[in-house]
Amino acid sequence: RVRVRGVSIIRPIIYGNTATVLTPKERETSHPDHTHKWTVAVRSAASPPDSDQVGGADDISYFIKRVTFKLHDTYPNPSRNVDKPPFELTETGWGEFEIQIRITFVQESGEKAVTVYHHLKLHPWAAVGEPEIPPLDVATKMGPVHAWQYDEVVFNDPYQNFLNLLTQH
Ligand code: SLL
Repeated sequence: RVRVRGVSIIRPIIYGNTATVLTPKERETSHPDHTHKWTVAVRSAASPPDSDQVGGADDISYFIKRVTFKLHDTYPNPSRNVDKPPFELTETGWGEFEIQIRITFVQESGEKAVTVYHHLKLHPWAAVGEPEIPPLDVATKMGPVHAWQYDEVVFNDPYQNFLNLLTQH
C-alpha cells in the first residue's frame, strides 16, 4: 500500500433535495399529515439533472460505497443506507429539518467517511411581503423546489491502486 505523495484528486459532487407538493391523488395513499414528497441525493456534479447515475460518466459508485441519510427522529428507521447508485432517498413528510449525509468511500481508498449536512427544503422562497410558507395551492403552482449544494471531494496522497481506480474514470 503505497501513497502517491503530492497528488490531489478532486471529484465534484452535489448534494441536496427536490420537493413537490403531494397531489390530491398522492395524498389519498400517504400519511394523512404529509403534504410533500421529496428526494434527497448525492450526485456527481457532472451529471445531467435527469441522469439515473448508473454506469455512465457521471456514476460516482467507483469511489463511493455507501451514503447514509440520517432523517429526523419522527421517521421510522431514520438512518437509511443506500449502497448503490443512484444515491438517493425519496420520502413524504410535512416539515423541513436537517439531514445528516454520511458518505463512505470504497475500501481501496483507505479514506474515512465524511459527513455533510443539508437542510431539507420543502417550501419555495417567498417574495417580500408574502407569507414565509405559502399556502399549498400557491406552492403547487410554483412548481418543484430545488435546493442543491456544490462540493468537492478531495483525495490527498491517494494510495497507488486507488489513484489508478480514480483516473480510470
Ligand atoms: C421540527 N422541523 O424541528 C421540525 C421537524 C419533522 C418532519 C420536522 C414526517 C414525520 C412522519 C415529517 O415530515 N417530519 O410523520 O413520519 O420540529
